[in-house]
Amino acid sequence: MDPTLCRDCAKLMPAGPVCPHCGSARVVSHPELLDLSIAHIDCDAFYASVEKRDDPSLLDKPLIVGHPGGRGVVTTACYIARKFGPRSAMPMFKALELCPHAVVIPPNMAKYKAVSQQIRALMLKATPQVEPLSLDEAYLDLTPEHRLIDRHPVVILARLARAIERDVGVTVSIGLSYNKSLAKLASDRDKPRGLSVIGRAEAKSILAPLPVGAIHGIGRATASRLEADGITTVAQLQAMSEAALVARMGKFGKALAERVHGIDNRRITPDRPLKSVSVENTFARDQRTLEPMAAELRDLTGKLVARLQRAGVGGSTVVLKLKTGDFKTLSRQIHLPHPTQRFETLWEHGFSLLRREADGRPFRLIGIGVSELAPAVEADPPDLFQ
Ligand code: TTP
Ligand code: MG
Repeated sequence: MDPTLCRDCAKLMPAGPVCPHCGSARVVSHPELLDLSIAHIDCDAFYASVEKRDDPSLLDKPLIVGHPGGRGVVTTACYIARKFGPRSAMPMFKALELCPHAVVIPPNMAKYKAVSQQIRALMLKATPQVEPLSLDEAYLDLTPEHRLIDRHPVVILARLARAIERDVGVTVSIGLSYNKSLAKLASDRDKPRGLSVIGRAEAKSILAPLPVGAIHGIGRATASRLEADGITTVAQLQAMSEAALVARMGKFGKALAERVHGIDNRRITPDRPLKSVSVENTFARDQRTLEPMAAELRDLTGKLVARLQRAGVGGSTVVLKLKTGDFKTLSRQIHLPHPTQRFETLWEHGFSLLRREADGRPFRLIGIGVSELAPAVEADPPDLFQ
């Protein structure tokens, strides 16, 4: 009998259609259920779910998140809207032709970021090995040496899904397998609120009928090249030798030969490289004149330098951030010929950006940061002419 879990009470149970503990029929059964520990978690219709959470009157309505108006595109369509055809990246006018009664809400990235961090914090209670892929998805390594809770991964995952629903108010779909590619494939097979399992014994046969684009690393261009040669399914790639794949695809052929057979040795790497460093502050009262804003910018630049030194990096793009009295965020940048962590350089460029914007409008927030980071040793090379 296959190991079986009730997804509602997160308890292992005897095989059967209904949980003897809570009566739920949301059960998952699989011969390898207790042997798999790599997970991919992806939120369901993420931006739309957050908006529905914050306005329950939208719950039973088709909702599209995206910029309304002629040239906008759909960022997310909720599952009700998707029944009528709208999808991510579809032009808004087309989505509204398909679903004219949809409610359209512009995206609120700051909010989605905050929700994403809340979800991340819950994931980190299960394992420090969390590798985010975007705001709404991450890999988790729940092997015994990494997991922080002494339970089977599938139990931890069911509890995590429950905690995210209860504490954050959005639903997720989970893929559980023995490597990243298959965990990601799995999470997409049962949506929304899914828990899908791909075991070692079935991986090849699950991959076989899929289009070649389902393999990690085969993008649209490669897929159409293969299709032009009559290779449309993974089964056809499985039938080719590694040598044949290398001859056709070059270096990637070797990894491809493994992937089509369900092998993927990529590790889960929690530490994403730092992309930017910044500091900001909201004024006690909105400011309209240059002097007080410049004074604040000077203080912030000092803090920025301290942070850059601590992180051991410099940046070659200086970014000034301003928020207007009516909450519009402006971002102005200057690209430098080399990375810097010097106060004078950052202050000089930050100030020149600020001077152009300080035209009497009220501002509520100011910030400064750098991006395009490089190690501190590469920052501020000595100037031969000085
Ligand atoms: P996805 O996980 O691809 O989509 P989703 O969460 O909306 O829906 P589901 O996972 O249930 O299929 O993307 C996550 C978020 O990323 C999505 O809510 C909006 C954003 N996004 C874009 O901005 N543009 C895009 O083209 C896509 C695909 C997503
Ligand atoms: Mg998603």
